[in-house]
Formats: sequence, structure tokens, C-alpha cells
Amino acid sequence: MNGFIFDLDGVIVDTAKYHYQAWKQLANNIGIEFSLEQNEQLKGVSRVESLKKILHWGQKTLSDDEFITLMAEKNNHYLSFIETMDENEVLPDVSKVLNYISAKNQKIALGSASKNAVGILDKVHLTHFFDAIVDGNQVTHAKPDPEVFLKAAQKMKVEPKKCIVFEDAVAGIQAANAASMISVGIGDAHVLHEADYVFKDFTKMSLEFIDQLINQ
Ligand code: B16
Ligand code: MG
Repeated sequence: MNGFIFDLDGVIVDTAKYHYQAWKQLANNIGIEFSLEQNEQLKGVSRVESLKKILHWGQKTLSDDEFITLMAEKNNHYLSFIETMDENEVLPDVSKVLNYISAKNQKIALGSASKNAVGILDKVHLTHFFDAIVDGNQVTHAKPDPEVFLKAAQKMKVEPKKCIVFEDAVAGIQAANAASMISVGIGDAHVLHEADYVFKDFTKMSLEFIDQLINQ
């Protein structure tokens, strides 16, 4: 029995575009420029650390109260986008891979930095596939720390070395490697060069490859 652990943003759904709009509005409101390239650097990074980075880029400091208020505003704006999501936002061939793994009686978990993960899975109607969910509400150490994936393995009752992680962020690949799991990057092979395998997206991943992971 193997455990297949999926990251959420950038692997199952593309919520980076919503994070971008919400962070951009927040940054611009306090006089900070915010680019798509900077948004890339926030992938897999927690909400608190993301705001700290934006303030650092804009060389701005805030009081603790202002920081908390802005985080809440950003999340409310982000949630207004999430509200509109449905199953059409599931990235290509993700459902096919989930169905296949599930039919092979493997365990499936979510390992995400997002505190909104449960709501998003629900909106896109994928919750039923998951034996375990570990999200940003349950971890104290962010990726590249392996905590999120080790907790997922524990919840699935599968040994870490029998787990396979699908991740789009460099920090997530590093977390999977630190957990002694097989890391599969979803995205650019140059960016994700630390991964054991890399695919541009799930349409490029054959079911034979999944079989290979199951049978190793
Ligand atoms: P939230 P993942 C991460 O999700 C996102 O990639 C990252 O951009 C975001 O800041 C983080 O979740 C926290 O999200 O504000 O919803 O708690 O890629 O680990 O699934
Ligand atoms: Mg991600």
C-alpha cells in the first residue's frame, strides 16, 4: 500500500491567480508595487510569510494590529474568488489520476499550506477522494519543513518511504525530499530540478507511470 499526497494550489487547482489579485490589491493600497514574478515567489508560502515578504519588498513596516487587519482583508478578498469556484477549475487530468489511484486501492492525502484547503476541495467536489487532509491549520512548520507531509503519512498510516508527493513549489519538493518520500514536480523541470520526477502537468503523466510508482 502506497500513499499519494497532493499539494493543492498549483497541483489540483490554479488558485495562484486569485492569490495574485488579492495580494496585488492589498500591496497597491499601501503603495507597494506587486508583480506576477513576485507572486511566483509566494507559491507554497504561508499567508503570514507572504505578507512579510511583500512588506519587505516594499520596505514597509506595519504595527501588529495593521498586519492582522491586512491579512484578514486579503483573505476575505481571496475567499470572494473561491466562492465562484466549481469542478471546472480542477486542472486537466487531475480527476483521471485521482480516480485511477483510488481504483487501485491506494491511500490519498492532501498536503497543503493553505488554511482554506478544505473549503476549496469542497467547492471543486473532490473531497470524497481523500483519506486524509493536512492543511495550514494543522502545521506549525511551513514547507520546506517536512511536517505537513509526515502528518499526512501518519494520518494515512503509510510509511513515509511508501509515499509519493505531487508538488508545484520548490519548497514543497524540498519538504517531500526531507520526509524521505518520492517527489514528483508538477511544472517547470528547471525550476523543480530537485524533484525525483517532473511533469509539466498531469496530462503529460501516463497511467503506466502511476503503476510504476505503485509497484516499486
Ligand atoms: P491561504 P499550497 C499555498 O497552498 C499557496 O501556494 C500559497 O500561495 C498560499 O499563500 C498558501 O497556500 C496559504 O494559503 O492564504 O489560503 O491559507 O500550494 O501549499 O496548496
Ligand atoms: Mg502549491
